[in-house]
Amino acid sequence: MKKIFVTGALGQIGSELVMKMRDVYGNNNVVATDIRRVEDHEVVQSGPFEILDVTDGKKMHELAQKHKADTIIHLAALLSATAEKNPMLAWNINMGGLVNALETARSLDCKFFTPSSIGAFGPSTPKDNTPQDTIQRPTTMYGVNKVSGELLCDYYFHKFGLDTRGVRFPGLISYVTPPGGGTTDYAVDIYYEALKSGKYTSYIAKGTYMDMMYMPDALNAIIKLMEADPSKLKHRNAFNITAMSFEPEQIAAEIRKHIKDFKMDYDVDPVRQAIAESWPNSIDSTAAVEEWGFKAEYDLAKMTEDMLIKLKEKGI
Ligand code: AKB
Repeated sequence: MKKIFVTGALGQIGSELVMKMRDVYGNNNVVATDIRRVEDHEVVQSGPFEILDVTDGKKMHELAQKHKADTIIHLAALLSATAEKNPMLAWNINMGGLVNALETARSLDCKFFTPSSIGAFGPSTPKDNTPQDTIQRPTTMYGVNKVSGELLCDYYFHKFGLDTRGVRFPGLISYVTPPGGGTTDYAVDIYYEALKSGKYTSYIAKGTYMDMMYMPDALNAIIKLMEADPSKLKHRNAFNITAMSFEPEQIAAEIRKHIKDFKMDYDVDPVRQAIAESWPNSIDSTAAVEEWGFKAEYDLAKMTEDMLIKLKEKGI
């Protein structure tokens, strides 16, 4: 990877991935793009930045060509809860954006990464220790987009020889850029509210387990997979990866180890709860471990400690 072109660069993953990749590959070798420009954002200030709406395939191609991209990291997408509210918009952005990014990669012969998600599973998927290769019949628009995306990326690999790679991310937790419109976002909001008000009302019900991961592990996973020897990859789109699985009471109990009086109650959102219930309790990441050495450093305890320290440093 010498010239990396990133879409959705100001989003939850992009804003940290771009900075990390600029550290590793050099500021000028990571071109950040997003639908909006935020002048004082470190991603905009520290290296090349372009405005790009991913549904505009011609502009994407022009920009990637102008910057001589050899790798495309396609992150721009709507998350699960937003997609459920506006399914057609989600189809247009998630699928339209992906096909434009794949076509750009194909015409410029780029390596390609895009994330899938635990959302690619559905109610008929085995719930515990969900295998890499299993039933994928999601019941959300986001899930339909993610399964279609996995298949499309596989198709580009088999049909055109495009070097496509991807992971199924669990809920991602970070202190830099808040996620927007996801089902797992409660596990980020809870830390902000614990510090701000000492209490949190969870929209996800007690006892609902979902996989999660701290952002540093997610960033390392992307870089490690993109650097992996292609001859070792039996799967490509997309690898199950996870760092932990918990339910709301467990994250609250972990926060109480640092904020003794932290209180949590529930006001369950039926839409996001139904999405969460259709996803696995925990997934099996053996294929990622065996094929490219995936490893997560943070468990719930280590992540909670770091999140609270970092958010306090930010003045939360
Ligand atoms: C969401 O909740 O929509 C995302 C995801 C698990 O893909 N965080």
